[in-house]
Amino acid sequence: MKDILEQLHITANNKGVSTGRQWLESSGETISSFSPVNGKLIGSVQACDAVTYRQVAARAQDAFVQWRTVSAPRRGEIVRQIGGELRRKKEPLGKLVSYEMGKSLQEGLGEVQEMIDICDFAVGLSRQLYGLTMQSERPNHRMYEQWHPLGVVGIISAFNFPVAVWSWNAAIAWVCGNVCIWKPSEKTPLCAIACQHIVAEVFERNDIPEGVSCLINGYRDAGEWLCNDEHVALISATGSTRMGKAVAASVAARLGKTILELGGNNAIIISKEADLDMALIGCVFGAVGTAGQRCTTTRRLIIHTSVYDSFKQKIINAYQQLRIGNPLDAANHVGPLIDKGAVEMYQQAIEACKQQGGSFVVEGGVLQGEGYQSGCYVKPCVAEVQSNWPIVQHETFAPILYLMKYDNIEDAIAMQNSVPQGLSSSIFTLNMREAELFLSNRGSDCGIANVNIGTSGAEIGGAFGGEKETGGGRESGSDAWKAYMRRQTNTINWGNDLPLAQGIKFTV
Ligand code: UN1
Repeated sequence: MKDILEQLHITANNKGVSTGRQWLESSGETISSFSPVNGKLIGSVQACDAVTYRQVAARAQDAFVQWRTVSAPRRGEIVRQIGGELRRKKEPLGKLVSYEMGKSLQEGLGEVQEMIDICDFAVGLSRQLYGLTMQSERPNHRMYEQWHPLGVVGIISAFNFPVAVWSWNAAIAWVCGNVCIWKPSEKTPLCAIACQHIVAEVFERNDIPEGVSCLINGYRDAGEWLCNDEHVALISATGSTRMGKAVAASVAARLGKTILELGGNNAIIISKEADLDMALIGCVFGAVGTAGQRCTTTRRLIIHTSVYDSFKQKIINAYQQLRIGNPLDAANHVGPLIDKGAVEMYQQAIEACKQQGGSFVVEGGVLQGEGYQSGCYVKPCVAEVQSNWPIVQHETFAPILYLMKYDNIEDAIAMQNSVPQGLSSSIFTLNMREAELFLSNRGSDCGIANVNIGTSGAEIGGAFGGEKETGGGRESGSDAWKAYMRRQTNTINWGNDLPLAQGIKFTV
């Protein structure tokens, strides 16, 4: 790991606050980053304090005044170079993600691939920030709309996607002409520092002033400074519903904008007409990938009665094949949870499930011994439950999969929709009527609804996010960029007189 950390400019003690090439002195607490892979200290980071936050925010505001005058295609060109740099650093950055966060190396590399993909997307977008033109009701008038940048965008990201989710926001925000202040999770500060080094070098090479990409490592208070700062036009926050509600309340109190990407409680419906072999891969990857710590992790399977027993058996068999261990070893399917706190929540959820009547067909448990010294490795488990139990309605960020039965498709859809969250959902079926019903306005109520694909692993080209307690925001592809800009309607009179709208007559 030592050479990888060196390549990414990570040292034993790191400053945690930056406006680009400059790293600021700060007197916040020291954040120690321990790897869940082996429990070892990777490095420590100086957190931001309130005074340093204000310096960063002032620098960002100044940078915006210049950055907005750079043409959008030129901003896109700079993001293209960032994508190039990420291609070159894919291997070490992917390894650091895997080592600091604990996801498999494949998934760590996949995360960096998402960063590269969003850069490519943003480059194209930089020439396509289109507004509409409208027909005016008045003669000799022209009406159209333009999209202008918002200003400072605050990005609060979670530990589970320590680099990709920031890049979805930052790459789009930058081509739109905004500057960004990033508050990463205190559980993965080193990934953020590595990213900041990569982008800052590109900005410097292009003579772009400090402040376009800012980083404030820190705890909850750092997020609060961002949320309460009236100069931060938009907060894009990823994390728990509890965190999202706090962010929403403080940003709404000053009428700022938010994009919230919060909890999921994602289900797959397994129809009697599903290709069960294909469904199996989708379900198991969705449930145990990233050790169940994706927002899009499959948490519930809603299985038709007629295939319930056979599919349950397939799941049990597949779980017996799972290899749990060091995520940097490609032979392992499942790595550790992020920390011991997460392990505790996993254990509590299993306990609660049992108390509420759940019976485990694949037992959970914390692994001990050789290779598991960090105390963060747990067994993915599977329980038979009822949909309305509190534990089933709740998102536990761990590999616990709930099985339920249904008899008719309407009931299955109702069950899928009966949780407070609304992020991702899927149906496995070869029956076209069922698939279309699931996607219709009577179907899934989620932001993402898939057919014959699992709930996780969304591509960057689509708008990513969900409804209800998931927060309602959309990030990444499609026209999600519009949330990072302000729309201005312009009406231009090129005639010789001043007709008023709605035919109003007014003379003086
Ligand atoms: C998240 O878990 O916060 O769909 C994001 C997926 C990934 C993104 C997940 N592309 O699983």
